[in-house]
Amino acid sequence: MRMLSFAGMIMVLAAVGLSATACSESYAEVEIKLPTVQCDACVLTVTKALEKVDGVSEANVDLNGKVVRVSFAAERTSVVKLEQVIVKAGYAANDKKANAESYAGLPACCKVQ
Ligand SMILES: [Cu+2]
Repeated sequence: MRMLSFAGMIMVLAAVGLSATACSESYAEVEIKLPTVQCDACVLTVTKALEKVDGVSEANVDLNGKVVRVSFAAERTSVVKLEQVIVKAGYAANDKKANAESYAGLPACCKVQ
């Protein structure tokens, strides 16, 4: 009885997995370095900016690792575009420097000391 329900669960999981891969869009996952993030407000700013981008399905900032992992539809956006969005939000992305004006507008706690 127990084994049967377990097998049933596996089948449900397999079906969910199949329907997810049936989507024609190919999603890519990328890590972008965020050398200047300081606090939770930074995390929120970067996350919101990225999740507004058409094609981005998920953005997870790791504050300690100073990196953001982004899942995005490769046909609708690109790593360069994502970097530009971060730069425009006032933060450095990989080797690109933050937009000076946007950076100036950040709360004091979010500026690199
Ligand atoms: Cu901050």
